[in-house]
Amino acid sequence: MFSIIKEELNKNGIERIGFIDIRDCEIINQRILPQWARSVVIFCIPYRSSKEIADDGFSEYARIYDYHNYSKQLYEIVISQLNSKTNCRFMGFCDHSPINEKLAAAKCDLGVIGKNSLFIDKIYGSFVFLGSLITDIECNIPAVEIKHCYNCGLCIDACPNNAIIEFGIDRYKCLSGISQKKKKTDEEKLLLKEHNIVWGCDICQNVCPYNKDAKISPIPYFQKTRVSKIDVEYINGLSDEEFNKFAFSYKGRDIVVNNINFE
Ligand code: B12
Ligand code: SF4
Ligand code: SF4
Repeated sequence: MFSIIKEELNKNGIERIGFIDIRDCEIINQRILPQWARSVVIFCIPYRSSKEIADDGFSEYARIYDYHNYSKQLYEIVISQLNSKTNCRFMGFCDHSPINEKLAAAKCDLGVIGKNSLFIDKIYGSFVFLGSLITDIECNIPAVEIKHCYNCGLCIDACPNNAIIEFGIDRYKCLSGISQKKKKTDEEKLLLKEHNIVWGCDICQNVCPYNKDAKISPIPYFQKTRVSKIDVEYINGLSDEEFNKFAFSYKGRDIVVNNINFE
């Protein structure tokens, strides 16, 4: 059964796939976990489409079309195919998953957990989103012990606001989180300006040795939509429909423009 699921995901450019018993997963939102859940298909969605490190303050995930729309389209295609080929149940998630997807991916031996709290895939590095398909299929693949990164400390040294802490990150100090806040203190604005951050932050990923030789994304949705230079003129020139295709659109246009303007 796992091979049929893999095949359907492969057809859509998804190659890094694991299978894990629900009992081996950390449940972070019981409310949305279907009662019939027995296992999870966890997979990486590589999104870095260029090795160029842009200097306009937009992180890599912000310069491509929103991955939430990508995963919605992916699940529509894959789940309808699986429904026609199997009698099993499937429910797709990306971001608002009932399980901790990073830990699940590491327990499937797809990669390691980095000191910067991100999951690092063996092939694509940390520039991957994680998606999960909850199923009612019995899983007989044993979970592996979670492995950690080299612990070289480069991300800790590079993080501009000391947001990387013992077990994960301090989300209130992380500049990615701060860049997405509507109301910022003067100190926060200064931090973003000093470190040239407009939307999202890739500093701890750009210094990570795992990302040096990582493969770039083969997925056309990300390759074709990557914008290499974003500025105020670009943002203001987007129609509402176009603007809403980017992940930075969820709090409106003003916050993005203001973030550029205090640069
Ligand atoms: C809220 C959120 C944020 C917040 C807070 C992040 C945080 N870590 O708390 C902010 C806005 C700061 C943020 C930033 C980013 N995010 Co974000 N974010 C999320 C979201 C929606 C929820 C995370 C959350 O609250 N988790 C709960 C906390 C408690 O757990 P955690 O930190 O995720 O997990 C760690 C602990 O549980 C700990 N742990 C607990 N028990 C154990 C046991 C063992 C043995 C071990 C080893 C560890 C361990 O290790 C876990 C893994 O590090 C997730 C999607 C999701 N559902 O996971 C995406 C997600 C984590 N984000 C993602 C991305 C891409 C980013 C950014 C790179 C975007 C950017 N360029 O700016 C940055 C990276 C910042 C960083 N260094 O982590 C991806 C990461 C993919 C990956 N490769 O890991 C996710 C998974 C989204 C997705 N669907 O792919 N994010
Ligand atoms: S930079 Fe070093 S410590 Fe940080 S996640 Fe990468 S390997 Fe781990
Ligand atoms: S995303 Fe930026 S601010 Fe957040 S932990 Fe990484 S380097 Fe620090």
